[in-house]
Amino acid sequence: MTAKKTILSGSTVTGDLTLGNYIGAITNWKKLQEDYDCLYFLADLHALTVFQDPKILKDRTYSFFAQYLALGLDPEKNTIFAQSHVHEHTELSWILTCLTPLGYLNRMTQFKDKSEKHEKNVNAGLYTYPILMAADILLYQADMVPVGEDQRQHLELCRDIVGFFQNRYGEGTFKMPEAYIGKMGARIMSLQDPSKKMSKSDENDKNYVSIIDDAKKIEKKIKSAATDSDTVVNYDPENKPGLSNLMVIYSVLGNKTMAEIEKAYEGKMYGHLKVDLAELTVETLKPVHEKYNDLMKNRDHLDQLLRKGAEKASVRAALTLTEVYNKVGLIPRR
Ligand code: ATP
Ligand code: LTN
Repeated sequence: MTAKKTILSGSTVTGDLTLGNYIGAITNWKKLQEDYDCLYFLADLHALTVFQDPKILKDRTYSFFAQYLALGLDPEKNTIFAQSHVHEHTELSWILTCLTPLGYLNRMTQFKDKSEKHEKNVNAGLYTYPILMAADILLYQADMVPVGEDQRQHLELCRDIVGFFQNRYGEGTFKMPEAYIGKMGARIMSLQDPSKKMSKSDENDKNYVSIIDDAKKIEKKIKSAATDSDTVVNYDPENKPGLSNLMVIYSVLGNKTMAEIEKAYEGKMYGHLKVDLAELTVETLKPVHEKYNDLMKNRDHLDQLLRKGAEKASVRAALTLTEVYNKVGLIPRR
């Protein structure tokens, strides 16, 4: 029997998990949990790169965890944990920080975007964020990292960092990870401005559908999504980005091809598609809401599951970190 390949991914604990996260990330995670050894974590340390109200961060971490579970990630099949519960992440991050040239970080487009967005708090963590992300991945010897298109550049940097480490200390410590980017829905766009991605920390909540939005909100947001003034329902991301984005969501949630959607709306208006998509989204999220509400009633239970996840993750993280410390010349504490 060959060992299962290792998959690792995470989501920063900021804003509300959106349909973009669900479609671009969590649906893929769910599929992968059947055939791979999967680790999924709550990137709470990454969240600190922008200012967080401490109470909100705590509440949100539980809420994200409950949403992961309600969306179908199984804590028995996978290792699901909070990043801050496994101290090796920050320790490895420091070693990797000392290997990463500034020039490589300067190229990161997410840093450029985020430092414009948070211009009053452009801290060093926002800049070194991709190095912590590389540590997350390399600690667990991940083979594949499922992420949306927006994270491809960070994955490339992680691969570069493996190279820097190998050049200095030799091979065999880290596995070279690959990005795994799902075909459909790799980039769900904002509902009001389809030129930018749907982002969970967007200040305008009309731009996204949150996983825990109630039915009324979902309907309102989808029906008021920005589309062009044409009427024919056809997939044309270049000329009809708003409509095409809705069609991608429809296609993933309804498990339909673009051709099937186009056929179903022949002779109908955009409005018809919006009404149906709103209903489909509400229906898809209904069982998720029920499970979520149940889980959120019992924090002790969530704490227990988080502890189990962290225990499983720590054993693996410690193995890698011990090897790294040894390779770079740090003496073990005896
Ligand atoms: P933020 O707004 O805080 O930057 P985000 O919405 O971009 O957050 P992340 O925590 O950065 O979300 O990402 C979690 C996962 O969801 C990543 O794998 C990311 O690639 C994926 N993802 C995020 N937004 C989208 C989107 N609009 N379409 C597809 N996938 C997405
Ligand atoms: N930066 C990621 C979240 C993240 C992540 C990771 C994803 C942090 N560490 C490791 C995959 C692997 C994001 O999606 N914004």
